Amino acid sequence: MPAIREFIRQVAAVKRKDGKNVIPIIIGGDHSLMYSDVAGLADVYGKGNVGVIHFDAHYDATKNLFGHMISHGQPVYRLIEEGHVPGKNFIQVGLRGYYPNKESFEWMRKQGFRYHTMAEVEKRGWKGVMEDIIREAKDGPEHLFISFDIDVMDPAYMPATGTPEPNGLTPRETFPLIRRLCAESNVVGFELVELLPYRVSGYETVLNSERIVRECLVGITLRKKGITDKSYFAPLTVDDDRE
Ligand SMILES: [Mn+2]
Repeated sequence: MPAIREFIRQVAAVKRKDGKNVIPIIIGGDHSLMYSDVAGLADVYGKGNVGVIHFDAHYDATKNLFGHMISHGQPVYRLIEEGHVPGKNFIQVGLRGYYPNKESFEWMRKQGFRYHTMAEVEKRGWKGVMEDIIREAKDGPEHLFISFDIDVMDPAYMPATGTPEPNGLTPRETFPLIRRLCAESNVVGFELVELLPYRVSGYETVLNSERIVRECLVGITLRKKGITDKSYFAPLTVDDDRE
C-alpha cells in the first residue's frame, strides 16, 4: 500500500509540456488500490482537494472486515476516516443488491455522500441521473478522481469479476458518461479495478474494460482540444447534417 501510494505521488507530480500534471491511469487489481491511488493524489493536490466519483455495485466503506483494516471492501472508509476526501466530495454511482444495507446508507448520509443507486435509475431513468452526476462532479473540488469498479456494469457485460451483482449499468449508459466526465471535468486520475480474467473464460469483460479506459482517454483528449460540447460527435459518424 505505501509503495503504490508513493508511486502514484511521483507520477502525478510530473509536469507535462502544457504545465499540467500527468494523469495516472491505474488498471487493477482489486479495489483496495483505491486507498493508495487517492491518498497518493491527495499528497500531490492536498487533503480535501480531490473529489471522487466512485462507480460500484457496492459502497466499499466497511469499517472492519474480519479484523483487517484494508481490503477491497474498505478503501472508502479509510479515505474518509483519514480525511483525504471529505464525504461531501464523494459521489457513488450504481449501488444495488444486499449491500450497502440500511446502516451503511445512514452512515453515508451522515458523511454527506451523494449517491445514485440503481433503484434511483429505475425510478427516474438514466438520462436524468446521468445529468445529475455530471453536474455534481463539477460542484466540488477542482480535481476529480474516477474510481471504476467493473462490477458497476451488469454481469452480462462484465462477468469476470469477484463480486458480480445483477441489474447493473449497460455499455450504452456507461461509456458516454465516462467520456463526458473526462471531457467536462478536471480529471487528475482514473482507476479500473476488480477485473478477474480467470473467473469466467471469455472475452467480453476485458473487451468492455479496455473500452472504459479508452472512453476516458477520448474524453481527456476532447478536453485538451477544447471540445467540451456534450453533444459532440465526430461529424462523419452521424447523419444529422448531411446535405
Ligand atoms: Mn469495489
